[in-house]
Amino acid sequence: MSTNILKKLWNNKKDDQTFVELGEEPELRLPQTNDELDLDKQYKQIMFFYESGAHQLMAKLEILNKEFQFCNDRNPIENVKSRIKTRESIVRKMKKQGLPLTYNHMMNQIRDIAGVRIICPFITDVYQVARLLISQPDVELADIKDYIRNPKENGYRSLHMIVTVEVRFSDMVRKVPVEIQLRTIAMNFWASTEHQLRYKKERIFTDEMHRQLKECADIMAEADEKMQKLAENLNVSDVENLYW
Ligand code: 0O2
Repeated sequence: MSTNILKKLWNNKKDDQTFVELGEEPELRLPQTNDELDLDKQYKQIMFFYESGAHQLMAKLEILNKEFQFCNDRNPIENVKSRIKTRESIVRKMKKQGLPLTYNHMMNQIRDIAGVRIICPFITDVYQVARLLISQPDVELADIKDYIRNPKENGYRSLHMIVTVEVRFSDMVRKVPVEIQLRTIAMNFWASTEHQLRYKKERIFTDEMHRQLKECADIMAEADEKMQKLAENLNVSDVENLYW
């Protein structure tokens, strides 16, 4: 890579650059001049860094899942997806937090540019997979929010972790931050459908609608507890793995 923006940013903090030009929705414009094309290339290079972190975690999860399948004849991971936050979404978040739109601010303050969502059958699987991941020497836990033990007011449940994962590039090793969301199938059903319902900002939720959504979340939580009990009685899952 000729102009390695990542290296430049790490070695010289003064070399920070604005990654979108201020103005009317400039982030939605296509680059037109050479300077802008260069900016676009740099942005893609930085996104490659985050994509590499997500890939590294996905590979680890595939290995864990296969190993578990060999040993226990079942999968603790039902489904895994990774995503890179869109430029529009990053800009929206930075503006909301009042951050200057520069690479350094983006890389230091926005920790969910790379995201991995892991869906597990049982609550114990959620905690077991989380534990197995952060016990790996090249994965470091930076932050954890347990919305399973402490659900959000609206009923949202999930285990959120910000980790850094080491990625070896051709000439450097870097710790890439990745947000990991772990939840059960029931938690995911609620979160995905709730997300669909409130996707359009102009939709107004009445108190009654909020109450009904919370009721649905409680039903999901109860279903999870019942499934967990069944799994324990059938020795499918290990109760010692429950919670942190
Ligand atoms: P996207 O596109 O899903 O990534 P932070 O991200 O740290 O600035 P916060 O609120 O402290 O903001 O983070 P938190 O609580 O860890 O939640 C971040 C992500 O969790 C959200 O990402 C959602 O994916 C998910 N999430 C949190 N609360 C809810 C909820 O009530 N319903 C649903 N469906 N998902 C939720 P983003 O940034 O919204 O976007």
